Amino acid sequence: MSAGGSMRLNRRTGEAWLRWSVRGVTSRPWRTAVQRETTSRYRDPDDPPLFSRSRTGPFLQGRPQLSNPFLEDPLLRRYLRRHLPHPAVFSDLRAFGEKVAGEVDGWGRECEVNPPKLVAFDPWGRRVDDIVTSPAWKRMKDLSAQEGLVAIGYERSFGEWSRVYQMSKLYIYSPSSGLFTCPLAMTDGAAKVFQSLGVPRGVDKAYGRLTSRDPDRFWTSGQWMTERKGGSDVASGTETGAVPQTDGSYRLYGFKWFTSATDADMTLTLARIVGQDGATTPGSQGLSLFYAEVSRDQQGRLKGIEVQRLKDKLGTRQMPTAELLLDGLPAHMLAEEGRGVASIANMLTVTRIHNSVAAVAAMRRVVQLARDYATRRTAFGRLLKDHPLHLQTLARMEVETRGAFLLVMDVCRLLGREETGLATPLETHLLRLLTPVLKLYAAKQAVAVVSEGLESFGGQGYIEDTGLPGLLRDAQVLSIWEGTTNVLSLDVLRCISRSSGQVLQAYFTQTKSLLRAASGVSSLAPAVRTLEGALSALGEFIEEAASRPPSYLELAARDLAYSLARIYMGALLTDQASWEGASQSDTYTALRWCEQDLCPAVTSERGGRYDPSTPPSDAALVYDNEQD
Ligand code: UCC
Repeated sequence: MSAGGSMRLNRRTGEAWLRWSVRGVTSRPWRTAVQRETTSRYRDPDDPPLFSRSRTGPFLQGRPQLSNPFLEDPLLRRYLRRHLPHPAVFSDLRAFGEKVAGEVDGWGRECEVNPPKLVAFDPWGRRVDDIVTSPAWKRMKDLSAQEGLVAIGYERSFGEWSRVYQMSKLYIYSPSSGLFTCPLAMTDGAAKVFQSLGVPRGVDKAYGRLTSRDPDRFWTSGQWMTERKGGSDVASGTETGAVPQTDGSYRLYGFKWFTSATDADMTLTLARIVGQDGATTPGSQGLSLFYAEVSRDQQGRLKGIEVQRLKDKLGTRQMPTAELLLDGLPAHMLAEEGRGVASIANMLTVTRIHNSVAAVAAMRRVVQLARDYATRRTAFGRLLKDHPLHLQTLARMEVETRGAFLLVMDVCRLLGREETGLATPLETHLLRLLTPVLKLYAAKQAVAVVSEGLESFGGQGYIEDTGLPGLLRDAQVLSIWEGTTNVLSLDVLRCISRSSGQVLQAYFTQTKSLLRAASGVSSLAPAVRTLEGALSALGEFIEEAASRPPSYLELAARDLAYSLARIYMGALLTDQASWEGASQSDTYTALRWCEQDLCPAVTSERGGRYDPSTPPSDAALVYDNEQD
C-alpha cells in the first residue's frame, strides 16, 4: 500500500493544512490548529523545525539601538556651541560618534567576551609572563592613537579648550571602548607628570610616544601605586625598594598588588630608596617617583617583572589587572627624592578626571539606550515612553546625567586654563577642590543611574549577552579606584586646610557669580533662590564646623563633599539654562535638580549626626550583637 501526507503551515495564524493520500487518492485539505494539537509525532528530530517558532511565539522584542552618541546628546552639542563653536571640532566629533556607534562598539563587546589571559609559562616550562589580549583590544590602541585621544590634550590646537575637546571625544568613546579608556587615563596622567616636570631628559622619547597619533609609536602607561598594605594609605603601605645602581639608575624590588592595564609599555610607580645600610625612610617623605619601561630580554622574558596572576574582578574584565613581582626592574627616578606622592598627584588629578568622564559617559549611554528602548517596547497596551511613570524615571536619570556632565566639563575647562597658563588663582583653587568633589560624586551617581537604567529594560537588563549588565559592573569600580569616596572626601578636607580655606573662598565666589548670571531669568528664579539659600546654609555650616574638633569634620566630610557637588552642579545648570542658546529642557533640568536636598551636610548636622556621641552609636548599630 502506498500512502503519504503533506502539510503547509501558516506562520501568522499558527494553522496547518494537512493533506493525505492513500493509494493515489488524495484527501481534501484538512485544517488544524497546530498549537493545540501538536503531539510528539511532530517532534521527530527528522522533521523540519516548522513548529519551533509557533511554540515560542512569533513575537520578538526590538533591541535598543545605539545611534551616534554625539548626535544623540543635545546638551553636549549645546555646551560646545556655547564654548567651543569650532566647525572642525563638530565635524570630528560627529564622524567619531558614527564610528563609535558602528564598528567600535562591536570591538568593545569583543573585549568583554574575550578577556585577557595570562600565559605564565611556555609549554617547556620557561616563564613567559605573557598577557594575551584580544585583537579588539589591540585595535582600540591603534584607534586611540589615530583619533588623538591623548594627543589632543597636548597638541592644544584649541588652546584652553583643548581639554574640553579631548574629554568630549573620550566621553563619546568610553562606554564602547572595552575599558581602553583606563590605559588612556594613565597614559594621559603620565604625560601630564612628565610635562609638569619639564619633560626631563631620558623620558622625552617616552613623552613623544604617549602623546603620539602614530599607532606604531604610540605607548600606553601604567600607574603602579597599590601594594598589599595600602591602596588608599599609599604613604605607609608602599614597601617597594629602589636600589641605586652605579650608572645612576635604580632597580626596583617589591610587590605591586593591583596594576591595571598591565600590558602597558611603561609605568610610573612609587618606591623607597634603599640606603647602603639597607634602610629606607618610612612615610610619605620616603617615597620617590620612578619611571620604568616594560621590556623583554633576548629570551623573551620580562625584564625584572613576574606576573603573579591576573585579578578576577567583578567588572572591567576587558582589561588586564595583575599582581606583579618587581624583581630588579630597571628604573629611573623622576623628580626630587622623597617627593613621590606630590609628584604623582598630577597623574591622580588627570586619572580622576578621566574616571569622572567615564562615569558621566556610562550614565549618558544607559539613558540613551533606555530612551530608545522606550520607543520600541510595549507594555499594558502602550509604548513605555507613553507611561508617565516610566518617563518620570527616565527624566530623573537625565537630570542626574546633565548635572554631572556640566561639572565634568567645567573641571576640564579649568584644567585647560591651568595648562595654558590662563588660570587665575581662583581657578587654580577651584580645580584642586572640584577634582575630588567631581570624582567622588559622579562615580556614585553612575552606579545609581546605570542600575536604574538596567531596570528600564526589565529582565533583559539582567541578561549578559545584551551587553547591559557589563555597564553596571564597570560602573561599580569608578567609586573605588583612584581614591574611594571616603578617601576623596578626606582629600577635600585636606585641600581646604592646606590652602587655609582659599579653595572654599574660590568655590563661594564662583558659585555666586554663576547664580548672579542666572538671576535675571524669571523662569529660573525658584532654582536660583533655592541655590542661594543652600549656599548660605552651607557657608554657615562651614563657619560653625571650623571651630569644631577634627573628629567632627571627619564625620561631616562626605556630606560636605556632596553638598559642595550638588550646589555647584545646580549653579552650573542654572547658568547653562540662562544662556541665550539654551533650550527649555535646560530650564526644566535646573528646576528639577533643585528639588533634592542640596545640602546634606546641614540636614545631617540638624539631626546631630556629627555629634561626638555619634561614633559610639554608629558602632553600637554596626556591631549590634544583642543575643536573643
Ligand atoms: O587604582 C589605581 C589604578 C586604577 C586604574 C586607573 C584608571 C582610572 C581611570 C578610569 C577611566 C575609565 S591606582 C591607585 C590609586 N590610588 C589612589 O588614588 C590613592 C588614594 N589615596 C590618596 O589619594 C591619599 O590621599 C594620598 C595617597 C594622596 C595620601 O598620601 P599622603 O602622603 O598622606 O599625602 P599628603 O601628605 O596629604 O600629600 C603629600 C603631597 C602634598 O604636597 P606638598 O608636600 O607639596 O604639600 C599634597 O599637597 O602631595 C600633595 N597631594 C596632592 N596634590 C596629595 N594629594 C593631592 C591631590 N589630590 N592633588 C594635588
